[in-house]
Amino acid sequence: MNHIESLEGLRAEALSAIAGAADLKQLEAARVKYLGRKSSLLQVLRELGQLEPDKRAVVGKLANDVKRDVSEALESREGGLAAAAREATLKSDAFDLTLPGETVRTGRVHPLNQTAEEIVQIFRSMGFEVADGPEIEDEYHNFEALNMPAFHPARDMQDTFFIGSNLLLRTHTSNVQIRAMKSRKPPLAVLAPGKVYRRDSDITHSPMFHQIEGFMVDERITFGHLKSVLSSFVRAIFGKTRKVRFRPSYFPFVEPGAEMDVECVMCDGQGCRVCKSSGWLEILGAGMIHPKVLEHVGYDSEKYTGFAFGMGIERIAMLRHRISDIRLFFENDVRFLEQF
Ligand code: 2NL
Repeated sequence: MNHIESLEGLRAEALSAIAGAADLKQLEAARVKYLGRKSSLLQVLRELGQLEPDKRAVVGKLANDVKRDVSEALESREGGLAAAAREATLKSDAFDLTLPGETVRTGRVHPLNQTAEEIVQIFRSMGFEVADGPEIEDEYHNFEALNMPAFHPARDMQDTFFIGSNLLLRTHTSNVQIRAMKSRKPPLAVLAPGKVYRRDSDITHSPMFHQIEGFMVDERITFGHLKSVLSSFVRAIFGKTRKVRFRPSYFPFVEPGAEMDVECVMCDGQGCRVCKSSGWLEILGAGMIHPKVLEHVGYDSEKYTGFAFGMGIERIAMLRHRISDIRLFFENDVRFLEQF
């Protein structure tokens, strides 16, 4: 067989192998076979020198044509196979944009924290600062400094969780107030929100609940300031037209002491089950800070006076949202929490 025929045969064979390559791997095998170092085409090109000059020109040109044709065929088939592979991937990996998506469930602020934030905001607008302090406290800061010395019958008013002999879970956030007064000087207006603990549990009591206490101390602070600040607070949180009233009451850390009622928010003062037909709801305790408490924190009780108050956040939140069972706040049932 002469060189011309074998080159033509080689070209036909190579082109048909390239056209028949089903994937890039088979195509690469064809490249090696027809254009590789050990291919017959390269063999022919290498042996051109041994041919007679006029034959060499003809065979050489044909060999180069075949090489170019095969190279071009390889290149174009490679492009085609790559496009087909891409097409197949797009098909198999495709996702259906018309399918409904998964709902993203957003978290939200717990109703108790919403209420606390709202209360804090109202007092901030009246110049109060927010303070923080320990939930595990010693007897001095929880009782002693608040005019409840050891064996004082007033300590029986609290059902306390004790941790050892001197440590306890605070029963109110007054400990924060005491610490704030001790570390600073009047004039002072401080708010102390936080968790408190008492051994009590039923539909209106939880062993852990939230309280906000506040106080204001300066020269010549009077009961008039107390009435003004707390009335403004109630109007801000329960509405401008809500009536309030103050009744005398007793807390060992204030003198005189009072409780503040708001016109029932369920029946507008008409009398209902929630206000036990009285038309009034008790919402906070307050009073003028007892001189003994002022002396405990190192203030001159002849020069300075102040008022203080305390309220349960759960109670305010229950009244605002008409919730009847305090335990709902702590079960963390999303169906309950999502409503606020
Ligand atoms: C209530 C009543 C009250 C206070 C808290 C207080 C704090 C200091 C000094 C004097 Cl450091 N008083 N706090 C005063 C009166 C009442 O809370 O019913 N709380 C839920």
